[in-house]
Amino acid sequence: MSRTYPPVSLIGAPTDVGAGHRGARMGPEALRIAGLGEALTRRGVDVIDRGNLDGPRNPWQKPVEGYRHLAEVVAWNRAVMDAVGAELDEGRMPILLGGDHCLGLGSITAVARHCRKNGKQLRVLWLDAHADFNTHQVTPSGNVHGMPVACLCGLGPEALTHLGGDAPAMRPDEIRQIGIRSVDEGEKRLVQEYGLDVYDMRYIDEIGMKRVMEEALEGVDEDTHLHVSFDVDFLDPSIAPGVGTTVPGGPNYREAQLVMEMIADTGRMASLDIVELNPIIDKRNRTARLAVDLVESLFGKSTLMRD
Ligand code: Z70
Ligand code: MN
Ligand code: MN
Ligand code: MN
Repeated sequence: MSRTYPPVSLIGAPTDVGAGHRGARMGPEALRIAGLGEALTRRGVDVIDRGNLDGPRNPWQKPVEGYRHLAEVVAWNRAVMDAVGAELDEGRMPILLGGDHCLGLGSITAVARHCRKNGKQLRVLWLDAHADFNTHQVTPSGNVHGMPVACLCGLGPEALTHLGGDAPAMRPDEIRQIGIRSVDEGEKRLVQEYGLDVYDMRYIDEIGMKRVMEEALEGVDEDTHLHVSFDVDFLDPSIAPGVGTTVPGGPNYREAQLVMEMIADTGRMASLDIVELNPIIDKRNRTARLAVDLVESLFGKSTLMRD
């Protein structure tokens, strides 16, 4: 099966203002050094590396009223939203190189706006160990990388929920969360209240990754913009140690490959975030190289021809 892909733009967002560990700011370079651009070029994809966005440094402060670094998080997300929006307007596929997962807010706000403007259905696949559905009232940490999904659904400070003008940026029924295995107490209640579609590890173990992906991709059609938000801590820490918050019991290499291959088969992926890679904690850039390997599968690399 040979498929042509839209031109891709790599956008680096070297920050960890939303995280509880420092180091994700080095993620974009680690992904470049692991050969992300070259791997896509080998797949026949037209790739431009836009370089890195600019933003405030990480002040490494304690939370204020339930948020750490809110002003800095807003500034980075504005930059990401504008950059991602500009690529979509040009008909290109933005790949956001994070950076921590608070940036998913800016990225998906731009994607959602693009979908409304162009009459596209939005489907977000949130690959993560965490639900990232905290608010300032229930967060155990104040780290905004634990809040982007809530903010996208209209729960959070005005500066984040209204980043793209209107709120909410997205409806809960537009997202599917896969790989979830760490949800905080208060967060759990909110996830249930908002009716998020969560494919947690227990469900994956019970029905298998193939059926999980079939369910998560159900309804994706030719009018769907599929956005993949790939938090590297989705993966089992035994294969992906280079993240700030490792949670045991994640998808193994084969399950992760299947996820990517089944997404590729839809032909509908139109934007991607790769976030939470922390080279400081990684071993010889192993996790970055795995991420590149998985992205190749997202772009149709598979063992044999199928169909
Ligand atoms: C926890 C919190 C988190 C990483 C998201 C963890 C959040 N739920 N950690 N991604 N790496 O602090 O809100
Ligand atoms: Mn488009
Ligand atoms: Mn996350
Ligand atoms: Mn996570």
